[in-house]
Amino acid sequence: MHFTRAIVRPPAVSFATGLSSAAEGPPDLNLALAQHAAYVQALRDCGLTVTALAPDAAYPDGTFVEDTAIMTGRGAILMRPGAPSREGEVRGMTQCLRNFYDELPSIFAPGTVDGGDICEADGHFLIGISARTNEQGARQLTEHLARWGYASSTLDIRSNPALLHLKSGIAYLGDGAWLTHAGNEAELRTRRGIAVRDVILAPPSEAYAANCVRINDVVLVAAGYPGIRASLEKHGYRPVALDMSEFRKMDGGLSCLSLRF
Ligand code: CIR
Repeated sequence: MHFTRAIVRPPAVSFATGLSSAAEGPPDLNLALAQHAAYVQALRDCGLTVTALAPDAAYPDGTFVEDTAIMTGRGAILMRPGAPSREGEVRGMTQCLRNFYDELPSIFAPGTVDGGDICEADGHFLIGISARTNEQGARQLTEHLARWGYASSTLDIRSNPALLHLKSGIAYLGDGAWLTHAGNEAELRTRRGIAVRDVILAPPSEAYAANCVRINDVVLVAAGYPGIRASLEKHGYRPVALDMSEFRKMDGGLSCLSLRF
């Protein structure tokens, strides 16, 4: 899929009070803002037109916009984040997406889905069942996607406490290529409905950087993970490394800072 646009939301002044299980200390807001600005610049360098929502201190996790919607070639679907403190983030995203789409299907209670649990591979959507995405939400999403002609399947990640979201540990790079940990390889290779031509394995010490994003000719990847960067280069990709230290402190991966379409 060729992307032309992205939506982001810079971190709010309340950023450090967001949800986090990482024992890495509080994030530095100014550094987070600088890292976010560099991320936005990288999106622009990929040729994307970037829309930025205004930060809202009522939503400290609001910068992780990927959890509020999913973008498909046929339209956007509004999510219903599983953390109660994040549910209201969808309002601002709804207003923004109305500028681009007439129809915006959504997930209703008791269903919950975080966009970070959804990984698209050429029209097949893997839906992670997690602490944030429940089975009712997955069913609703499956129906919305089916109406647009898309296939989907679920993957239960609840037994892996290291994964907040499915995409915390899996990235689809296009053309049948995946980046993930060794533990997921067999699962991918035996799953029906997805193409698996190549699986690039993230070393255990670089698990965080498995959450990367292919945008047109480039793969945006977290800085400081030389093994993954070298593997991407070896496989012919053009990695662009971005410092994500302050977002990592809040359990955020690189993909969750934007919606691309
Ligand atoms: C949260 O716990 O919801 C945020 N602190 C981090 C969300 C990261 N989102 C993502 O990986 N898609």
